[in-house]
Amino acid sequence: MTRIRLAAGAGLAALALAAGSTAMTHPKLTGVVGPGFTISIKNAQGKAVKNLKVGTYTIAVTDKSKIHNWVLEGPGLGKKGKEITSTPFVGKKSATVTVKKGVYTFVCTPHRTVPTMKGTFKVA
Ligand SMILES: [Cu+2]
Repeated sequence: MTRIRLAAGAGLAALALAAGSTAMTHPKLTGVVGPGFTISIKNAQGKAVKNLKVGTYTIAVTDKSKIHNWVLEGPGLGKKGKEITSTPFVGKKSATVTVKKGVYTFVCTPHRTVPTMKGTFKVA
């Protein structure tokens, strides 16, 4: 009896660990904005993101300027989009974002009319 209970307990612990590790393994993307008038998003291989699969990603943004922000706009992210770093903020911040089918725009909103401060990728 004791042995069975122990085994069941170990099984639950293993399940909990598995669930925890699943939550931690979203594909990672890297965003950078600044110090000049540039913004980017790259995949784990260091290539510019042009296409993504529907799903949940962790986006780690490095914001190198207090005059820029890093915002993702697109389906499911609301009218203002998901602001990962704000304009005065300088440093690193991460956010977990779920993307749906459609076109997403990563942009520095104060400079959205500057072509180098905006880009798009497709999610399918
Ligand atoms: Cu800017």
